[in-house]
Amino acid sequence: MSLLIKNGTVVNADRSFEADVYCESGKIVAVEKGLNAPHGAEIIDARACLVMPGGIDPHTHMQLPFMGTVTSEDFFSGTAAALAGGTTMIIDFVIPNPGERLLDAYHKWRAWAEKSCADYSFHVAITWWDESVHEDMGTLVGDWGVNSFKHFMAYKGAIMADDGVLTQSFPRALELGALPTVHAENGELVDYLQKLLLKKGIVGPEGHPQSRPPKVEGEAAQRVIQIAGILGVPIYLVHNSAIESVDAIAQARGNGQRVFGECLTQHLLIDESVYYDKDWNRAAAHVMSPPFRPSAHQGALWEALSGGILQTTASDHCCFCGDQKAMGQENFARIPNGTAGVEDRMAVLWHHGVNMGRLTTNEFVALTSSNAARIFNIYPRKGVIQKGSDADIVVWDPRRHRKISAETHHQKIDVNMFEGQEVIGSPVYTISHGVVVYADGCLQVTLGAGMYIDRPPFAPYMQAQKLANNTSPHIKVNR
Ligand code: URQ
Ligand code: ZN
Ligand code: ZN
Repeated sequence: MSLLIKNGTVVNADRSFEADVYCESGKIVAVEKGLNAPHGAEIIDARACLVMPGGIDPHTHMQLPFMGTVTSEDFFSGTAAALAGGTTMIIDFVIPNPGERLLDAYHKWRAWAEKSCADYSFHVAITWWDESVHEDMGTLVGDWGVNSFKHFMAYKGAIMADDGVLTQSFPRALELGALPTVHAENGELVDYLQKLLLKKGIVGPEGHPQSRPPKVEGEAAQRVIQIAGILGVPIYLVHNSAIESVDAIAQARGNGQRVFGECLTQHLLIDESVYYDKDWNRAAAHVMSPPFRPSAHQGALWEALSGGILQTTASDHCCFCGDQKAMGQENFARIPNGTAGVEDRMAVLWHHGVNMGRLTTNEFVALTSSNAARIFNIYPRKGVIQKGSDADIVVWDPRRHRKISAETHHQKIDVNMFEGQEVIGSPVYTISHGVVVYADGCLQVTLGAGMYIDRPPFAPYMQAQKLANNTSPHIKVNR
């Protein structure tokens, strides 16, 4: 199977240049001007288009059992929607129940994800602690290609990791060469404020942002950054939505601490007024954590993206339809938390970022693909158009107009967070492992064609192990 993309402008995170891109057997084999297609090769004319690395969405939840229900999007429909939007890889989450062996949960999720039609990988959540968790973290890094572990500081009574768990897990991740990731909200405060609001008779969706004000996020961000700093562990904070957490990250990075931050496209564009919509269903559709904020926070998020304080954009794609949201009709704390965005992440960021002069095209590639590849240690296999990389490519027409709507999207959810928005700039072709899987509005995907992507542990640990064992750097931890 070979494919030649001709006449386009290649846009990588570091530079843009005119070149044809030739792909064979799933890999990019040449990036040069004036390439000729061998007999039988498929040819795409990318004149006036940009040829960019396929997007990597580092935060999705397909088929997630959560808050008494399961997300409506499964790994097939969700990765298909991702491909329609130019995203060729997702990093999803294995979330074990407290008390459940990490390895058991991991294999359960691997089985669910087999039907993916785009590439995928998993962060594994640490929702409890004992010796088996310590041991399974080692097995996951050593044998199963996991290099990041997620910690929810919120969701008390369910999957919350308290400071004790963080303090056990972070050094373990460090010794394994893995990166701890964190949902930073103070779960104790959320629980207290939820109960207080309910007691006062506030049961509607407006109770959601009121129980999770920006300082609840800021406090947790500051605390976890301090904990990681004391332990000497790098960390990655997911879905930063507030000035308070951005400031905490900026300050830590300014002090030389290795802290990475992610931002959701939804938080860049939607403000908290959605929770005061008179239509309960519309308000409830926006219930996600952290919640949407007063609009001043959006400016800070854009600046943090262009200024390098936040490095990645994600969707936190976590779909619940109206009938699922209705579980919280009498009590906002029971509305399943989550919103969709995997399909529109790139187009929305392009339109409001590049078209509005907030981001350069190269920054766009960094924020949608290359930085995630680097931070999660799969670069340059992913995240760049160059010889030897996986042929995961999006051919982007910067002039293409599109109206976003739940009526036309591929996501398996009855609402769209960006409903009615007219965006300029969209994918015309998405290519996964050298195969055209989306062309001119049509998906051509195959159940199970997506590959599980191993993410190796980080180099300093590997080198240290190699020196210590003087053998091949397979993970074996001496305790
Ligand atoms: O907190 C999350 O990331 C997931 C589990 C739920 N969705 C959400 O509201 N962000
Ligand atoms: Zn979260
Ligand atoms: Zn999430």
